[in-house]
Amino acid sequence: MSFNSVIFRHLTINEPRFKCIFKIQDSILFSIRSFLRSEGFIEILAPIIGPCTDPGIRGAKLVSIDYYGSKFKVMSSMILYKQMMIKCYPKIFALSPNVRIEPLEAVSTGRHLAEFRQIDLEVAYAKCEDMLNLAERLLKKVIDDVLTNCSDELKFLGRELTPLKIPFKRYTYDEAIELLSSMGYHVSYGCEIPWDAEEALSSLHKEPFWITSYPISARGFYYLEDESRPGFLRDFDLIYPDGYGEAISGGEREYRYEFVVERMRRNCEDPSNYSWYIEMLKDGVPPSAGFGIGVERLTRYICGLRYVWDAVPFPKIPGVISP
Ligand code: ASN
Repeated sequence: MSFNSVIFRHLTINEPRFKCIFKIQDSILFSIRSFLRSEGFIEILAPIIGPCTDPGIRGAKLVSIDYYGSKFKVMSSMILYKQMMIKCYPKIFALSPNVRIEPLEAVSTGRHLAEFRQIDLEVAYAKCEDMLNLAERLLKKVIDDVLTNCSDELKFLGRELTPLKIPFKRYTYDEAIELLSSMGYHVSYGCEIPWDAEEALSSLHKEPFWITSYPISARGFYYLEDESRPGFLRDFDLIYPDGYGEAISGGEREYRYEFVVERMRRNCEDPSNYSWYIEMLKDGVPPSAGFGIGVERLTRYICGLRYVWDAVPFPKIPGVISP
């Protein structure tokens, strides 16, 4: 795998293919913003640093900085802050920058960046069903708009993109594990689906598909446990087809103070590291649901790129020094 396009980005950024990719990315961002505004969302400013951030980031490490003598984290995702903001306004979104120090092997997937952006959104009193439906309509609109506005760029990139057919197929985690096992991938039950298995599952499909209801042991403390199915969460991932892998993750939120503290303890998290969050939950937050959609991965999928680092002007990939 050659990283020259990343290391020498300052010398290669004028290649015509980058012009096409970033024109398409602009269309994607424009469509997302106009779609969400038409659905009653307002755009807010995302945090970049804070006393705590999302610990549920699947094996990646957080970055800490010295903030006037206190230890602050660089946002790995703004999930905790989304829960704060819906106390103020019921439908919010942000273009949120995230840093996750992924293991070096992550580079081999072609879809991991150490610095990336999500469109992160949250809706007060929403349920998983509402979020699945919103995400399907959002993605459909984004792709329809790219097909209308960027047909020359898609042609230059050799990407044959077709309008999405919604609703997408849905699997539960259990069904996905069973399917994988029939394909010869044995996932240890209760864990995240490993990258290679996820890619194989993705390659089996021609349209995006959902995986819902992950076991509680696989995910962060902020997802709501399913009352009708103890041990499982009210959460979901969307997977792109054709081997592109994970697109979205989200779910309903645990918002009850005692339950969050208990879940933190079970995940060996010290509640005192989350003091503002805990204080906020004690004060009361509305139940909510939301998700995050990775902007570079969406661009990669729409443009049909082999590597996610060609879907961002200034890529940071695990272990590679670049501008
Ligand atoms: N953005 C995700 C969510 O809303 C959280 C994440 O990125 N880990 O649930």
